[in-house]
Amino acid sequence: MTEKYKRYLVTSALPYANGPVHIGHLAGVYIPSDIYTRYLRLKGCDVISVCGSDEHGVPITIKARKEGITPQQVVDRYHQLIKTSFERLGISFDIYSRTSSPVHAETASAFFRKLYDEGKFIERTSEQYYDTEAQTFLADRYIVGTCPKCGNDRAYGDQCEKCGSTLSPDELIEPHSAVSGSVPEKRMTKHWYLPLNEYEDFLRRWILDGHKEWKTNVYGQCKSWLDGGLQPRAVSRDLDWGIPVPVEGAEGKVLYVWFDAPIGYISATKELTPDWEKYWKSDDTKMVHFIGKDNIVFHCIVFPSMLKAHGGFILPENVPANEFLNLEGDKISTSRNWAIWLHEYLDEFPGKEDVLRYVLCANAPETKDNDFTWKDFQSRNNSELVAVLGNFVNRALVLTTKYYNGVVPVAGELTDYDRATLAEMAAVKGSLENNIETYHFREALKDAMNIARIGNKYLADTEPWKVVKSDPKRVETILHIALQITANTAIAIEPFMPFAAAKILRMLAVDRFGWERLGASDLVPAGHTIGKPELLFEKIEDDVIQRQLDKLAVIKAANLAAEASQNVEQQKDTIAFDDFQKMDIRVAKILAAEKIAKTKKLLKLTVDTGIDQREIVSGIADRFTPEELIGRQVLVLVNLEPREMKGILSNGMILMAEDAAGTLRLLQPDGEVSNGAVVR
Ligand code: B3M
Ligand code: ZN
Repeated sequence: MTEKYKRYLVTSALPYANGPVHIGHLAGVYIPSDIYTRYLRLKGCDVISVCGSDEHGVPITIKARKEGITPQQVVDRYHQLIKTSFERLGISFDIYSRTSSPVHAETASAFFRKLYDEGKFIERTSEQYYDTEAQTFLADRYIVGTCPKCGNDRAYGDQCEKCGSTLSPDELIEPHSAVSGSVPEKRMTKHWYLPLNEYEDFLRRWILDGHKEWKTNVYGQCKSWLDGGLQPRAVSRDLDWGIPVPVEGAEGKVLYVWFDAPIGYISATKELTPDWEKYWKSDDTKMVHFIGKDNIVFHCIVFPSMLKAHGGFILPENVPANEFLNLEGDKISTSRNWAIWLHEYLDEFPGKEDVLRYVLCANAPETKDNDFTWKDFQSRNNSELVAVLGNFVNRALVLTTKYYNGVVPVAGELTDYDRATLAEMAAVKGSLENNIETYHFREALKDAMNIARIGNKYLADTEPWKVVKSDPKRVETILHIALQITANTAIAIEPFMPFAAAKILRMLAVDRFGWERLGASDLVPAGHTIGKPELLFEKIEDDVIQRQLDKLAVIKAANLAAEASQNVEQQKDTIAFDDFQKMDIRVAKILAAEKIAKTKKLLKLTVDTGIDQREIVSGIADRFTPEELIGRQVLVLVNLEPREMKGILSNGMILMAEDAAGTLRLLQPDGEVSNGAVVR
């Protein structure tokens, strides 16, 4: 890594404390940042990794309103859940703080105050939407309407989740309040704005000229923002949840969540160490922001402008944002419960933390959106973790136990093949380092797994289990080498799979190695006694995967039903009982059914109404075959004026239920009843 830097400051996007963390967050942000941090620690670098809950913002107050609890109760619940879930998955932040902490309130207020005092803000009074029923201004997600770009009728005042456009409340068509549903009016209110337009030149030089090495998705988004021209951006809101704006005459106003949240990185560092300024204020610190793609503008344009306006702070050296992870072909969605929640995974797959870490890294959406499927999860576990990594480590350890009672044998003279294998193993280090340092974690993981592949191939080629009979001396060398490769595997996989790495070391009965030892062939000395071999990974059976798929199927069905019910037709005008009584509805049995030639939809049905046998023409041929209908009892409106259709006199109407999704169902008595039974 570049000599220029003496220390590292790794930040990971602060998750909103309005729900648990899911696999999309992990694959996009927390797995990559943890790999990077663990790697630097293993190299002995001075590195800190900071994160915490983002506890302000409208999504949290909306959630609180919905559940009838306070925003504080919402964030307390999720902060704890998120924090412990990260710990259980081995995400090794040096601190996981929260933006409701006193240190943060102080830090964010002081930051705002300095910019305010130095005249870095613009003050503007403008008309904004106000909900007269709920008596509140409607910022961001409190206002909902139709997206002017894609027509989605549930776009928010800050963003359309369907097309990804960034919006302002004024752009929404037919806006209404998300709080009361009412149509808002406009009222005057004062806010502070950061004039981003004044930072354009600085940003252009710093990013477009100075950071051409950033990932193309990140660089591209920055370029299009800058080319589009930047506007002043409000940094305050009329809300009662957040950090109060620290100036006179700002009652009822708080800092905009995206103003305070990134300052949370600074506050968390302060809470972690009295030496925090060393990390934030020296040019020889390399700061890296790990985020998802929806946060790019805030981390590359807004926060750097804030830091620049404030002065004295370093800027990020890189912002390796990832794209999104989908789940089984559909966008992950918290509100639709379409996600795999980390805390649920941890409960349902105890001891398989590394499997999730592995799959999410192997499949990370580094350059494009990617899909998580349970089948892929199973096959990566079974054919990569079990069959390659687990199998190699197990064979090396078990054979050593079996042949030498667990004592590492002495290596004799090495063959050319032995030397070539060790050289191949040592060569992985360079590529692995380069890939991690350039944020290509999928490739880096392949490199790490390659060491196990090299070991597997070595054992398959040298066949110690056969040679032991003809040349037992040779087998001592083979297993000596296999154990060195095993120890190397533990070093290489540690950033990715810390639990498995620790287990390998435990089974080898050796202490943890530093990264500089990767590639060495003297890690486990001859004469050393190893521990008891155990399986490193277990096969995942089909029924386990099926259970997860079933769980998702239930959620999908519930979502479809909920969506259909949201579009339920309006109730019709009230009628008198007499009006109802005019309808003569009877139970009737379908005796015969046939398609009417030259039509697509029409069926000619012969029904027994109890009163008579008659013919009814019904437009349901595209939903039902004649065979499905014959013999069924249905409900028939028998006194409907007869009508001729395609030359047939239709005498009545079959009753059916149809939902907004177009699903059509026949109505049938819940048991057999005589034809002609009256419906009332
Ligand atoms: N809480 C947004 C998000 O979770 C936000 C990140 C803040 S990072 C300073 O997508
Ligand atoms: Zn849209």
